[in-house]
Amino acid sequence: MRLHDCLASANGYKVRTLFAQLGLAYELVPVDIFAGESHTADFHEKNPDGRIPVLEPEPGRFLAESNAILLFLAEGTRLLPEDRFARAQVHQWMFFEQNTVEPNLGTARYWRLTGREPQQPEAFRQRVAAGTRALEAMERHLHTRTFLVEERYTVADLCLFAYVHLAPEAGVALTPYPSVLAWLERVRAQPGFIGALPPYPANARVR
Ligand SMILES: N[C@@H](CCC(=O)N[C@@H](CS)C(=O)NCC(=O)O)C(=O)O
Repeated sequence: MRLHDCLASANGYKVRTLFAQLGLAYELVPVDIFAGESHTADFHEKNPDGRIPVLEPEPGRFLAESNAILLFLAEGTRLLPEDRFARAQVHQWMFFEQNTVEPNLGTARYWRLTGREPQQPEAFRQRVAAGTRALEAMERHLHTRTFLVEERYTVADLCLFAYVHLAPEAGVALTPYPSVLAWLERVRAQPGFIGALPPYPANARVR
């Protein structure tokens, strides 16, 4: 299997972590998204949306969207429940991540770390406010639970971990969310967990 990815991407990090946790080998195909490599005609054949990560499970077949890739790879493993309702709850949290966490905490972090925040202070403030509401929702849910679904580690926990653990880099402290902090530690303790994301490369910074 090949993974078209950029190492600084937390969406890619989800997939790389899952590969490690499932003990699956893969070939990394680096894509310099900051140099426009995901917006060539050739890359648009892989993902018409021009974004990474893109999984190539076999030559010439491509799957985009990090959470679709997670669900594809987790199929039939301990990380994705077979029970229909529990599986729907996994989907619930993964949709929540894409609707509420990634576009707010993820974008705010990207703007802040690459010098884009001063260009759009009001938009930044709105992203932080919406990201904070997402953390409040997670705190309410995790207050009485060990993991997001059915008290067991699933691919939903890995999915949410990616941008939530980076919230401080978006300027959002996690100290008001003790249940979220305790959950992050439980996720980090999972076998096969990989370490920190590399920083954004120099060419990601706005000039
Ligand atoms: N919803 C997508 C988002 C993917 C995404 O935003 N990828 C970013 C890197 S984290 C990217 O490729 N950006 C390049 C661009 O938009 O030109 C997913 O979960 O995979």
